[in-house]
Amino acid sequence: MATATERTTAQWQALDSAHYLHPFTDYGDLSRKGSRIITRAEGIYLWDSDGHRILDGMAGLWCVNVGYGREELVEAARRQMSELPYYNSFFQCTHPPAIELAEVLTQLSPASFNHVFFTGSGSESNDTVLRLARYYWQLRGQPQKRVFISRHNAYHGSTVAAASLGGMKPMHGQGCLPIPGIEHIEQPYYFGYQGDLGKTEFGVECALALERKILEVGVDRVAAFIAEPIQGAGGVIIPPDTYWPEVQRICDQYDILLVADEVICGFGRLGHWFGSEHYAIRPDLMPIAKGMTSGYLPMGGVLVGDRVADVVINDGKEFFHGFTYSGHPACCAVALANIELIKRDALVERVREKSGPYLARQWATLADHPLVGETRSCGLVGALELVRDKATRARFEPAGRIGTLCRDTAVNNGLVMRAVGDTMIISPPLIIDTSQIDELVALARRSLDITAEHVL
Ligand code: PXG
Repeated sequence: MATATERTTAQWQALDSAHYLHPFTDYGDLSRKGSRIITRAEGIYLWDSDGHRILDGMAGLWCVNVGYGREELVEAARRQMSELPYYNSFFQCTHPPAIELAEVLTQLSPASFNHVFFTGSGSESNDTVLRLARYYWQLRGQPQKRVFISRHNAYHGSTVAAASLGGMKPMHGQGCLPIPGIEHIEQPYYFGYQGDLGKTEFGVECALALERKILEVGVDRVAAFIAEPIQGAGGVIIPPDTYWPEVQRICDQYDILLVADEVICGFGRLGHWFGSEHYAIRPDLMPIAKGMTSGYLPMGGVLVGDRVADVVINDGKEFFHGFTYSGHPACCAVALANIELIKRDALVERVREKSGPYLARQWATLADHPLVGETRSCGLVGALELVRDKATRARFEPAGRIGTLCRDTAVNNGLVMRAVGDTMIISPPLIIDTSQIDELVALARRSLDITAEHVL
């Protein structure tokens, strides 16, 4: 393989657009503008092929929780790959890294979780959730309980089941999705709400949409409700405090499984090992991925609560489901080393007690900017709503143009900040310190200033 410097940026770009079909990329833009080639990274910073340093405000894609360049993870992979690079855990086989990781994960998670099913990604985790929940109700003698309720604008992945569970309309439009048996309700997005309710009442009202949907579908037909504790890719939607307690009450009352998609919120992002703990909810299933290995190797899983595990295991039959790379030894070894680092550096506590509250204070200072209609954050995720008129919350038209402009401006000025329509979002590595948070916020303000020069 050529080293990064053996080709010029233009040569890499030409090769890239000739052969590489990128995920979630506008192919017209790609061939017109060329892609940004990232060649190395250290700590919270990336470098591109022109030598520009960029603060990675998105931790890769919400995943590089321990930051880049952690030799402990590299060494764990190297050691495992030379000892046992691959073996499966199908048909009554297993290996030490998978066994140990399963033990460690169940120790980290709430007491009701004592089992984990390994996958290769968050999408595979959510496919597993769908199959496992339906299987559970079959074993309980209620096979008609198979409908999943999810939310508009949720993101649960890109496979057929995960994209169907997600509530992204453009994804549904490509490929006849969602598959049957999946219903969507409103998301608890207060900034986007046009009505008269206060935030507290709005939270309850959004939760009651779940109850209405259960009654509409039929209590005896609903298998589960799935949701991210905080919606990530949908725009860092932080629900009102009243939302989750009411959702929990409804799931309990109607005896439906609660699935907390922890793919982004897990592994410290909200200042707890799992986002569910931040909201004090009691899920039955928790799909995980991303921060599980800090993205150093691809891996996911589903933490399976006792309620489901007991039924599936006690049944004593085969669950016809699994992936070649379920519990891949090298991924497990990296996950174990990653969790060890998170513990050793007390990153979860650091987010909860220090960097989360500090980011909240500094991020909120951006509220005085003429383009910013709202700032919000929780732990180490944050969002800025860009508006044309702060008083009326009126947006710019066409939707998404100013967000893209701000995103491109930010990256040209040394900050990765994502745009979801006209909502700017961040999710930096958990190792970010207070002076680096100052740098992130200053770069965000500069990007807003330059964006404002173009539109105001
Ligand atoms: N659940 C959640 C909550 C996610 O955020 C997945 C599942 C799927 O994980 P995999 O590993 O299959 O990608 C995700 C993934 C974005 C973006 O643009 C977010 C994700 C993936 C790609 C892009 O913010 N999240």
